[in-house]
Amino acid sequence: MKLIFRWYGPTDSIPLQFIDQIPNCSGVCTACYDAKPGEVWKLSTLLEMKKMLNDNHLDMDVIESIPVSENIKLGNELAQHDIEVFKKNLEVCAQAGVKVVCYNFMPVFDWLRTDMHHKNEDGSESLSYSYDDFVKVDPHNLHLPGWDESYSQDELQNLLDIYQKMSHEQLFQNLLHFLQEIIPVCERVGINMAIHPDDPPWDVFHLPRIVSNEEDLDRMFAAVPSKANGLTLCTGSFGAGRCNNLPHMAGKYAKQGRIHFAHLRNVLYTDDKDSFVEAGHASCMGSLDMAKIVKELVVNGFDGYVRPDHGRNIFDEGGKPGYGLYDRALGCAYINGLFEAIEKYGRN
Ligand SMILES: [Mn+2]
Repeated sequence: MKLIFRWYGPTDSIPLQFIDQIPNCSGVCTACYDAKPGEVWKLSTLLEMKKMLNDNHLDMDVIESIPVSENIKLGNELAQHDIEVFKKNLEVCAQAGVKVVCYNFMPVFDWLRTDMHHKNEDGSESLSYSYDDFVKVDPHNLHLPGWDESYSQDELQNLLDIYQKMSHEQLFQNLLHFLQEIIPVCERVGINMAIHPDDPPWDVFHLPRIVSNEEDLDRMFAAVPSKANGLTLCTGSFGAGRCNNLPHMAGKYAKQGRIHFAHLRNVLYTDDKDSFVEAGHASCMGSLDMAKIVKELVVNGFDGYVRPDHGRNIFDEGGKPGYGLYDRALGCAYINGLFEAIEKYGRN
């Protein structure tokens, strides 16, 4: 495995030198975060970032993410234009040496939590999702933590209204059309696509979601069999869905050569509904068996990129919720330990 770290570009508050100091961390995943969906990325911007990274002994092999515009997900009259832009962005990324592109196909919200500052008993803070808080949210007057600056109320309501008419099947067909268009480009330029699962893996506000479980993945891979059509195994996102068997999914899709990227984080189930807290990475902190997941990856030949995911806010660090340095660096150390132990002595 190749361990990497998410970096939000030159404005990220975490110095690249600190990321370089994380044991075994070979690079970052990043993106042109100031470009809007539907805009062509500048090669010069990517090359400048790559130079900054290389100067700190870090690679830029993975992009997280190239955004998929709502036009593409809706399949409206602007979809084809935006698909062509996406193809151009793949070409630009390939010219900068990128090997894996993470993306998602979630309408409107690509993650959802009810609290960005959930206080844990030890004084740390986590992102969390409470079923009881969620059902109190008024879908006609949405104020969601972390989302209030992304859309105006009118824009949001308008988008939600358009999607109310869309079935899961229609969204799936729009994903297939997108993949049938872009995968030949990926094969030509040597990029593997890695779709990120729905977070959390169920419908929210009647928005259809189609990358939530094994059945969804099997259908998508059967429809577009190219190995360039792959997965970001985000254990926290799939794991929030209690029907998902993560060790089984890790083994199955690693064996198929579909897992190009893995986000390895834990979640702690906090009631008998859907509520969860983003726990520390170790198995003892949450509800997932991280060692079993990593063992299934290793014994089934996984050789992709791995990163820790949302960390807790610990040691009074502050900063962007989920994306501080300290807990994610602890996550890296833990991931290194699991892989080393299993690769050397734990295959049987
Ligand atoms: Mn993830």
